[in-house]
Amino acid sequence: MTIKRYLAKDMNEAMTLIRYELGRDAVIISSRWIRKKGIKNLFKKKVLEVTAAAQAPSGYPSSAGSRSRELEKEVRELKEMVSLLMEEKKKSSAGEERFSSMIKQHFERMDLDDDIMKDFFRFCRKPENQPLTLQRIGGYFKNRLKGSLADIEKTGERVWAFIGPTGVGKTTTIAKLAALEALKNRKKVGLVTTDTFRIGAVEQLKTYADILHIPLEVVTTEEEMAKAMKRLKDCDRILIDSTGRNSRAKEQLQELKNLLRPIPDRSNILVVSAATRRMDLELILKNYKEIGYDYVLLTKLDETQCYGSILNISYYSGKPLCYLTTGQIVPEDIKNASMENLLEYLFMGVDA
Ligand SMILES: Nc1nc2c(ncn2[C@@H]2O[C@H](COP(=O)(O)OP(=O)(O)O)[C@@H](O)[C@H]2O)c(=O)[nH]1
Ligand SMILES: [Mg+2]
Repeated sequence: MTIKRYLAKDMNEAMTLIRYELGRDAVIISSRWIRKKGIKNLFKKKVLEVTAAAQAPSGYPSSAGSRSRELEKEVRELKEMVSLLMEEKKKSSAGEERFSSMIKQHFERMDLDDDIMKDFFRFCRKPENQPLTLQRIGGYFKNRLKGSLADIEKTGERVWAFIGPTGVGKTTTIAKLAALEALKNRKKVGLVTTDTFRIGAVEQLKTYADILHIPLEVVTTEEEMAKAMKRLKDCDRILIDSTGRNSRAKEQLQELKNLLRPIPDRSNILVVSAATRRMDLELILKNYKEIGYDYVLLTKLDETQCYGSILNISYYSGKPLCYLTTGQIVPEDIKNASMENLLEYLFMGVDA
């Protein structure tokens, strides 16, 4: 007897395969819809797994003796088949347990907020979520992230102001986006910097503006901001850089807020590093509410292995993520905060 497993898109296709390989008398032992393994297949269509068995061609029995020997052989083979199936079932439940503790450990190491962790473990314990599979857990996080991402190109305003602590990568991110908007999306881009505080800060942005042949306005007061906006009125996209501010310095935050006041059609983007520890992250997100922000942008994903900040940031801020940056190279190292990209980070290292 031959037992074989087939993957097909439906029963029709499976039957064709089975008839072709095992012959017309093959019998179907089991069939179920499964998803192929691996993160990439998490949200793809299921396939039909069909197990079929067929009698090996045996010629024609010629006497009663040989008929009973044949029956004996068949019973033996059937017994083997049953114990094989039992064995498989045992193996798969041991596998399920191993997977469930592995995935819990994976998320425990992520420096996730306690509330998020508790909610996740509650989900893991619920009887209706057993056995815990990659699909179920993927579905859980997909649901969690649903409200945490946005296509800022579609939903945001014409002017994007980048605010956030020092050194997180605001200027570099602006250079990346300016290049993408100007070169790839063929937009008329204008740059504004209010960062006249740090030596070399203006030059840093000026270099990119020159390479891209786009205007750069340097602004230190509200009046200058209003004038700069008038000069850039024909731009489809204006990116505003600012001095990094310690989120605990209330007056500095207020100053920046005032500087941005003359721009009504503006989305504020709070930029933070993915490597920020969660206590600090919580504080930054809270203090920057003083200025107000519409989106959050996570930088330096290449500098950490701990991607919990992806979930923490939306939990603490209640605002959608718009981009992720993944290195120092302009303009390549930036990604949309799409569901696929976020899940890929959250599950990175999970052995599916
Ligand atoms: N590894 C890594 N470095 C980055 C990333 N974005 C920016 N940087 C670096 O971080 C440093 C500070 O960046 P900058 O744009 O000047 O930060 P700003 O003070 O917020 O304007 C520079 O050395 C950048 O090259 C990133 O996504 N990954
Ligand atoms: Mg800067």
